[in-house]
Amino acid sequence: MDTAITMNIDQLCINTIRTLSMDAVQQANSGHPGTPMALAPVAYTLWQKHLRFDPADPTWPNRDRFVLSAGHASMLLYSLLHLTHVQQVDNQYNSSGHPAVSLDDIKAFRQLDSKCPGHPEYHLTSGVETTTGPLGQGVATSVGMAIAERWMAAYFNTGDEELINYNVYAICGDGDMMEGVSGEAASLAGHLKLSNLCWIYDSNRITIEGHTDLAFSEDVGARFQAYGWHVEHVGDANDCATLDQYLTEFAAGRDRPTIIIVRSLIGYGAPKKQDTKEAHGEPLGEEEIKGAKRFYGWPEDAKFLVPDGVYDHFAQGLGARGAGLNAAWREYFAKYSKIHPNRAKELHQMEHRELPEGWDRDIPIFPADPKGIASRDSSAKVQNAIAPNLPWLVGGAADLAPSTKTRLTFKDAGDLEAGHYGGRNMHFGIREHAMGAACNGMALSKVRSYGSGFLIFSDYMKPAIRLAALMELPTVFIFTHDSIGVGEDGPTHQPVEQLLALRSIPGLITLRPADANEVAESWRVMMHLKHEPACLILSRQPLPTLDRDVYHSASGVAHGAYILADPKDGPPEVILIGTGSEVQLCVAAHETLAKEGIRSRVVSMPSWELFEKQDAAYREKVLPDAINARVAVEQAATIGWDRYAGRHGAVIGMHTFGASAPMKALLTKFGFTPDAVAAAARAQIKRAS
Ligand SMILES: Cc1ncc(C[n+]2csc(CCOP(=O)(O)OP(=O)(O)O)c2C)c(N)n1
Ligand SMILES: [Mg+2]
Repeated sequence: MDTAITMNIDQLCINTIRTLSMDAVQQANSGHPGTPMALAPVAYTLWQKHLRFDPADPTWPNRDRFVLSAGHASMLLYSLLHLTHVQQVDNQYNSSGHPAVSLDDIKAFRQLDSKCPGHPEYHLTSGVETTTGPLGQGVATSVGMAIAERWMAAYFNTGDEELINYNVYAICGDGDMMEGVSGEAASLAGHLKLSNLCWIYDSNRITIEGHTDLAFSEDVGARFQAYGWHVEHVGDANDCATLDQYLTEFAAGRDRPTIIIVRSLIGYGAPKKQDTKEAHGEPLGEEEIKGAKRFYGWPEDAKFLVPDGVYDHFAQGLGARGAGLNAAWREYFAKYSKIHPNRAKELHQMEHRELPEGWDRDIPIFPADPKGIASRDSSAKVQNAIAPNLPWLVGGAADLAPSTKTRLTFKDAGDLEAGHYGGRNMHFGIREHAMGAACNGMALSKVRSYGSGFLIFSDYMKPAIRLAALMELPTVFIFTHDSIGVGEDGPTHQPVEQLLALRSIPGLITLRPADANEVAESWRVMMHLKHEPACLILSRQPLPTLDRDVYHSASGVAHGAYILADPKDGPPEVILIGTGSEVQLCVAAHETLAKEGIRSRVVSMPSWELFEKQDAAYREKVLPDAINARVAVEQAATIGWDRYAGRHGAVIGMHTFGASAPMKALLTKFGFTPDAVAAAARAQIKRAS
């Protein structure tokens, strides 16, 4: 059939990407054909001529990263992964011997359990470098990848040869450019002079509702120039030569990030739908497909056709180049490993998300102290005890490090700045959303990243936290000022519903430790995570450090909830459950009740998610069904606490927003006192008896 096709091999490859994309969307009767059709020449030029990527080894550490920020155009990426024979790797990063995307996978686009879901998903399909779909996230994540590369280059490169020197490319569209997060991220990238970063902006001036004139009229190039980027324009997406030249100039090295703005026609080649919103998000229909194929010089009835020579051409281009570069890198790495065995080992550990021996050897044990220490402060001590022994723990705050206490203060920790990328302290600026995405990008590049801010502003970065969980990335989010305990700043700064929102994200581990030793245990838990993000929820106000000779060991944190105190003289009549700053209220109530001859158990429950992972026997041991007199206390929305307090249990929590006042006044007003907990306990015992 393909003998009838006459066109040069480049055009043949480009049109194969186009027609596979059109056919897959049509077969699924769902998807976005127009942008893959328009951008096939752009993606082809980048992959075939420039990308340093070895399809046989898609997790090669020094590969260039490609991000399809316009995730709806997923067929563009799946076509490339298929045509270049990218191999699927298993969860140990070993090649499985299977293609990441077979032709059958493409035929099953958007179907249940397909390797080609509607939008590209990182944990599912090898060669997909990050999950995209929520517009703006991909490009913002690419900034984190570029930061990670700069940090790794500073840390690992030693001689005249470079172990780490990859570039990060992202393709994005009008939607990405409109979303605020891309602006935050671009501003940060420009400030950091990330010369390894290249965005290709598909300016087709079409979005779902129609022409961008409806809602978007700024000069994007001027904006990026102002951000400190190098800006280029390509007038026609089919002009591969000009794009090739700009990509060559980018790769030759600049002192700043690059954006190439490409004018394209969505649905290129479709007789009626080209350059219309109808080409964006629905199948073209058989007639349009036939017309487009005629326009391309393609057999109009062929479906999922990969003409002779196409696979070979990709193998000789991207494939051969990637294999050669990877082999040369492996050879250099072998030499490097002899000269720098420790660094080589560290790179291996990083890549496999392993921890160096002794990473936790300096974590302090905090002595009992009734006056106590804010959990943000104890966390600072723990983090600074870990960081010197875990060199790739890198992160920072959204301008709040003096408040979140996440600054690494040990000698030589340094700042990660433009031109000095080896520092450990990032300054994300007041850009929570971009911080979240950048931390994910860093985690994707295997840096152990963390970002911190006030818990209230977790809302500003929620899409990135959600994606961390969806991607199964161990990004660490540190949130302080965790309750009305914030005091005078008032309800704008007092989280109420945020904990609940975070707990509702599948796969995310939240930890709200009650005292300094629980903070230390929380860090131990977090650093061992390989596939789950964690949110560490910390207080601004001091929390008493519990006497662990009297109360049970904080190592119970690993189980999510544990028995902190039990009656000395028989089985408990009531269970008091608290998290974070409210555990001390439960402990105080427990002591009061004991004096009255009432037997209570205190359960500290820093993490619902970890508790749910325990077996039934453990959960029954901590919260026995038979004891249904229960009180749960948390300075947050109460929804969900009935799971642990029981249907008839008492939940002391927040039912309104907070208020601006000194903390003590607020705690009394909203009922967070030992007396209120003890009273609820007495009432519970009465009800249950
Ligand atoms: C944050 C976010 N908001 C809304 C959407 C829904 N959405 C998907 S594609 C799209 C239009 C994107 O337009 P553009 O980026 O220009 O892509 P093109 O149609 O040109 O491919 C929208 C609004 C989304 N995916 N993410
Ligand atoms: Mg568009």
